[in-house]
Amino acid sequence: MAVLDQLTSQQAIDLENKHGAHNYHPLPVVLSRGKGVYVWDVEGKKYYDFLSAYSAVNQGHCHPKIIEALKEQASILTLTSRAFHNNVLGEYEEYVTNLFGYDKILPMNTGVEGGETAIKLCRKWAYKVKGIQENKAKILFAENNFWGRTLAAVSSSTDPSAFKDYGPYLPGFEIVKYNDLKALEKALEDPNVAGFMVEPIQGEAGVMVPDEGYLKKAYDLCKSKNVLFIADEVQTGISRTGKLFCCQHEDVKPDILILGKALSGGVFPVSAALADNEIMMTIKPGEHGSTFGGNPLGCKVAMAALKVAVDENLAENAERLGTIFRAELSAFAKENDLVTSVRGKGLLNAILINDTEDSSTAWDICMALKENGLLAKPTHGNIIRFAPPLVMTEEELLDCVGIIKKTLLEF
Ligand code: IF1
Repeated sequence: MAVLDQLTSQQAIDLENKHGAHNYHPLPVVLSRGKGVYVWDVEGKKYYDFLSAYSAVNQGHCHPKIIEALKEQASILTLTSRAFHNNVLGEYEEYVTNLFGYDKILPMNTGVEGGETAIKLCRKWAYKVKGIQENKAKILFAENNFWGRTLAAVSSSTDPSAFKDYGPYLPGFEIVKYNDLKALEKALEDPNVAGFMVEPIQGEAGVMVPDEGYLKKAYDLCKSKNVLFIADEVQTGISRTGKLFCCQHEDVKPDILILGKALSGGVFPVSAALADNEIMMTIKPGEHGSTFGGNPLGCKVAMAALKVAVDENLAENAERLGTIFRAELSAFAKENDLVTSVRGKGLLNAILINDTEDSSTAWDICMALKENGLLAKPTHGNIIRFAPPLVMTEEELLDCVGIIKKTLLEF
């Protein structure tokens, strides 16, 4: 048996392959430390992190204020369950609802539980308030959505790698084309539609930014039919796209707002569904919950993580650096056939590689980026997502742009 803190990268990878399920295909790098925008592998090589754990570590790795909150609360009280009150939950709930502008929060743990909560709220509201006949409520989802791995989430998925062989699927879900107001308008003609759940920018689909005005018009269409507009901001929330949450770019206040990932700065699984009383108060005691949701440790961590996002102006920084990043890479793409497009908002960006989805080019580029000290992950074979922690400086960003350009020129 190897001594745990002395494993080489290869030994660590071999152990995972031998004892862990093979449900992932990670880049072959074994990280053992992180600080701000940097991570280090077990051999001590330093990298810029351009994934941020899929936008969970927006505040940077091991932010001292978040870690301090974690450590302090960890030695006082970690979990009571919701069978009893705890002295942190109410303070957290007040802070979050004031910050995001909602009457109430329902605290959960993972992002997908936030989505499940939103759907349950929407169905309850459909029967208790809107007056849809029992078991008839429908929820619309955008094509190519991604909101997690539960059976409800894969039941609404249009990606075979997410749903195949997991049937039978949950009924009551319908798909509409993303960024297509006509398709949404048509689907909304059905009086049994209760909600429309959508990512303001589709992450897993490859950082698909909808047309300007889409979110606002989609929201208005939903309102005209008394349908709930549910925003999955698990990935786009907490300053990633240049606003506290992405719908703010179009002055949209979703009926239900789902948060996760960076709500805790990637320190601890904390998620939430936010809504006003008409919706939230339809769920009564005993009708939904979880053992860990609303635990005092998670609440303290999340409060610290949100305060960092606000106090360090992470949204403004994401907006400013994102504009520079896209300008630099768009200029590069003009001169270089390898990159066909650059898209994104704030510091949620992607480049499209001029090759087919089944090619290995994007993967090979990510391997070369790794050699050059920058970690990113391909998606759909020919897209590379670039989403560094939002605490990055302009100087660091330009250093990274240099690494990315230099690497692309090697191809
Ligand atoms: C995995 C991608 C990102 C999400 C949105 C809800 C959730 C997610 C918009 C669920 C989760 C993840 C989870 C991770 C990979 C990942 C991902 F590669 F699939 F596309 F981020 F872009 N809504 N996203 O993006 O949150 O329950 O995981 O906390 O392997 O599943 P969760």
